[in-house]
Order: sequence, then structure tokens, then C-alpha cells
Amino acid sequence: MGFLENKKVLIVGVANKFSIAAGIADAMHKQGAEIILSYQSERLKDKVVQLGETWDCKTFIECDVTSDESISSMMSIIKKEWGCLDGIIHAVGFAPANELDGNFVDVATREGFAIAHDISVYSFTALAKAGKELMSGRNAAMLTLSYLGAERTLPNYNVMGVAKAALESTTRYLANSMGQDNIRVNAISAGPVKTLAASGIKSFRKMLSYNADRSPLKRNITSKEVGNAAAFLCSDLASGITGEILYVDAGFNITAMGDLTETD
Ligand code: NAD
Ligand code: 0WE
Repeated sequence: MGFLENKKVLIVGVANKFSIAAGIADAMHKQGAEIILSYQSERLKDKVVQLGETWDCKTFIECDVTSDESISSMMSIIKKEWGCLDGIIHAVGFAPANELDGNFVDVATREGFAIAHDISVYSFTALAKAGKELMSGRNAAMLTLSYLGAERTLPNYNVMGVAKAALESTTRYLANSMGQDNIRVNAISAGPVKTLAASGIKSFRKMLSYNADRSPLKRNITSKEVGNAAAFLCSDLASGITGEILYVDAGFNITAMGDLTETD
């Protein structure tokens, strides 16, 4: 028997099989969770439904997280289908491409900042607000995805780093605010994974090998590994954990100077 048996979980952020959210869905399904998937737009529907069927998903809901109305109509559908909710996975992030290529001060714009923060940060709070009633009093959990760029600067991550810092802070504020309803809120800070969101990034392959060379485990991580950690954090095995940022990065974040074999 899996450790997520009888848990009903909403997963927001599957675009295709490479999505981190797909790794999470797979791991949670293996542990016995029932899953509803949302997808950003009609364009992604067929692919997401096809994938979801492999995890026995019965319900698929279109939801654009920039719209309160879209989020609230999604929660109404879940209320009708399930009447309650034990978990929400938020695996959504976006900044306009021109903000992620070049020197931060030169490429940053007011509009890009607003878009990045609306989609990548506020949407987590919006899902919490709309899902709170369905999750209250049932040991529910929320989870979001962050990246080391929240705490350290790295080339080109720019406004997404600023947004991830706000997202990690949001994780703590939501954890504190929803603790009284026994809702836990955590984040996973994942190492780089080749997904759709990573595919447009110049030198992403270089970043993967940089991370693999310098991390204690001497390799990159997989969405499956993020999925297993996510399944744990959303399960009752993690009942004492909230407001936490858990690294799933092969240990990269604890290092400095690597092992010197890469440098002259
Ligand atoms: P992905 O492209 O597979 O997933 C991003 C998802 O965000 C997509 O499903 C997309 O449809 C969704 N999305 C964007 N705008 C939306 C909107 N307005 N409404 C609803 N959905 C919207 O890429 P991914 O790498 O799996 O990204 C998932 C999360 O993981 C993001 O928060 C990302 O920042 C984070 N993350 C990624 C990596 C990495 O290296 N890939 C590392 C650490 C953290
Ligand atoms: O959070 C992310 C991905 C964020 C992302 C990626 C894109 C590409 C396409 C957000 N918005 C967009 N918008 C687009 O138009 N990661 C952690 C992966 C990632 O993205 C980077 C990275 C890493 C790592 C961007 C620059 C530098 C490093």
C-alpha cells in the first residue's frame, strides 16, 4: 500500500512528459494518490489528457493561473467531483523570454517583473486562497517548485531569481497562515532539469554539466527524484514539516569551489 492512499491531489503545471509536474504526478500515482490535472490552455489539452490517463486521472481542468475566475471555476469543479482536497502542487513559472537573456539591469522591465511575479509567485497564494475551504482540517499539503536562483545570482536567471525569492517567502507566509487549518506548505528547490521551460535557455546544457561536475553526487537530478520528494512532503510522513525549502539538487547548493579538478 502506498503512503498517499486516499489522498486527492490537484497538480497544476503539467505541459508534457518532461515537466517536473509529470514526475510528481507519476510518483504520487505510484504511492496511491488520486490526481486531477489542470492545464494552461486548450493547446495543451490533448497531450495532458493522454499523459493523465497513464496515472488514472479522470478529471482534467483548463486553468490559467493569472485569472481568479479561472482558478475559482476550477475549484468549483473539484468541489463537485471530490468535495475536498488533500494537496495542491504548484509547478508553474514564467517570465518573458527577453528578461532571461542578458545583464539583469539592462534587460529588466516593469512589465516583465509584473508578469513574472503574477504567474510565478502570486498564483501560489491565489491557489491557496481558492483551495483553502476544500483542504481545511484534513492534513492537507501544498507544494511549490523553486530554484537556487532565489538565493544566489547566476547568469540570465534575472527576474526569475527575484520571483523565486518571493515564492520562497510566500511559502513561509502561507505555512504560517494556514497552519491553523492543518494545511502544510513547502517548496522543493530543484536542480536544473531539461524541461520545456528550460529548452529556450541558451547554455542550458553547459549549466547541466556545470552542476553535474560540481555536485557531491556528480550528476544531475531527475523529475522522478523531485517527484519522490514531493510525494513525501505531501504525505502524512511529513506531518511535522511546514514552511520548509527542501533541496533536490544532488547537493549542489552546499558546495563552493567544487573539488578543484575543473579549474586550472
Ligand atoms: P514546464 O514548462 O514543463 O512547466 C511550466 C508550466 O507552467 C507549464 O505546464 C505551463 O503550462 C505552466 N504555466 C505557465 N504559465 C501559466 C499560466 N498562466 N497558467 C497556468 N499554467 C501556466 O517546466 P518545468 O521546468 O517543469 O517548470 C515547473 C516549475 O519548476 C517552475 O516553477 C520552474 O520554475 C520550476 N523549476 C524548474 C527547474 C528546471 O530546471 N526545469 C528547476 C527548478 C525549478
Ligand atoms: O525556473 C526555471 C525556468 C523558468 C523560465 C523559463 C522560461 C523559458 C521560456 C521562466 N520563463 C521562461 N520564459 C520563456 O519564454 N528554471 C529553474 C530553469 C532555468 O531557466 C533559466 C535557468 C534555469 C536553470 C533561465 C536562465 C538561466 C538559468
